[in-house]
Amino acid sequence: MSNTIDESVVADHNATILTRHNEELDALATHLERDGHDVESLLQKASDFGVAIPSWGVGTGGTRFARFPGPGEPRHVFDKLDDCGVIHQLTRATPTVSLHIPWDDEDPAALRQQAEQLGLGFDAMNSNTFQDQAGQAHSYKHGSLSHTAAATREQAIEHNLHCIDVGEALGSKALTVWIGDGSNFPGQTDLGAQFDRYLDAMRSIYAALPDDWQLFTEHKIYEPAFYSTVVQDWGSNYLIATELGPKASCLVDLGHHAPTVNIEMIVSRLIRFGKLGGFHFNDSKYGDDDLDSGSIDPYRLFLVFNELIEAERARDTFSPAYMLDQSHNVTDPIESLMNSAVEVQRASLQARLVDRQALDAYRTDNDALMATECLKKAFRTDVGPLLAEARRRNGGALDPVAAFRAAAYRDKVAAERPAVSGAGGGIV
Ligand SMILES: [Mn+2]
Repeated sequence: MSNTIDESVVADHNATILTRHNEELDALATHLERDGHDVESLLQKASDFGVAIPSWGVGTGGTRFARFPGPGEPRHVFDKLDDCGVIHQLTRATPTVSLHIPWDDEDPAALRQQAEQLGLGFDAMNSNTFQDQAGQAHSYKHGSLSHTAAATREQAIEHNLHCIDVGEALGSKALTVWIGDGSNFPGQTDLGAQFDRYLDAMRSIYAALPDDWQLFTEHKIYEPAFYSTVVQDWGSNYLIATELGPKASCLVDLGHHAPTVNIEMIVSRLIRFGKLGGFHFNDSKYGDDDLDSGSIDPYRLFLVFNELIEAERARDTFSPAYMLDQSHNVTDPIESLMNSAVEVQRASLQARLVDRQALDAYRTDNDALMATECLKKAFRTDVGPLLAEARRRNGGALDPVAAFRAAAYRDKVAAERPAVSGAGGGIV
């Protein structure tokens, strides 16, 4: 029996703030229509928006020092699905879940049945060859797909093929491969040969990919390896996707670059050459902080979406995969994920407000000041009432966090799910 929030709680919550919402929506609609925007079509775009929730995101994360679990932590993938169902119920912006194998390796029929009850589908499958599992023949301590030993590489390939099998049974259409392989010391590995071994292993995985599947590879500048990583940067990632073939493309995790790197420019480059697969959204101040999307630099998130909306305009088919990839250490993961989904949705809608014709003209005239003001004008527009209205029309909550708290969902599941220990490092 799945845990959800009673629809009457959502309806009651909406009723308490409906008058204020309608006033704010009217004011925004007047403002947008005066600027030539079609409010109904913007509402439709907001409704169409979807970002996947990673199954591991609904549990409390941690740092390399400690993890402080909250009450009602999900015990297994079925609890995780319940939590994801609540996030979608209230936001109507997270229709899919991205599973991680082996953490979520349960009977696909049972997973599918529960997801259907909750109105959820399955997004990309995530393989895990960055930690050892019980009973595993070969350790990944010194690498997986790029390991010096053929047997270890073969084991890592087999795991990825298993992920594809599970994904097929679930109705997933993509495999995301992120590896922890790399080195901690100069001289530890032959950087070229290690990349060759990785490419060979990836070719075997690619060969087993169903025709209608996509293969996403994700770069990360450092961690867990601190001197070099095999898939270090978007250049390496692009080389991999190009070597493998048309079903392979690059995943951009916003936290996986050096500080100050211009991520929107990377996005533009990958789009230009047909190799942008999708995103792992999060935010960061220093490194791969995995903070809530839009919590540190919402303008950067907007600038990424500015490139995406620009690209969408110029192409018939353009639908990169969106997923949140965050670690929630001091907040309720459900609340953080709801806010983050809305922040990504917000950036996507704000980017639709950019006056593209005016921007083109400013660029042609080399009017740098007006060009950048053109972007700022869209970014400064508070589209919150439009997002709330899209949620309301789809049966969601005007204010998801307030509705979640009013429903006391966390208290309810805490009574069913035993408290868990916080011992051990918590990096996920
Ligand atoms: Mn990621």
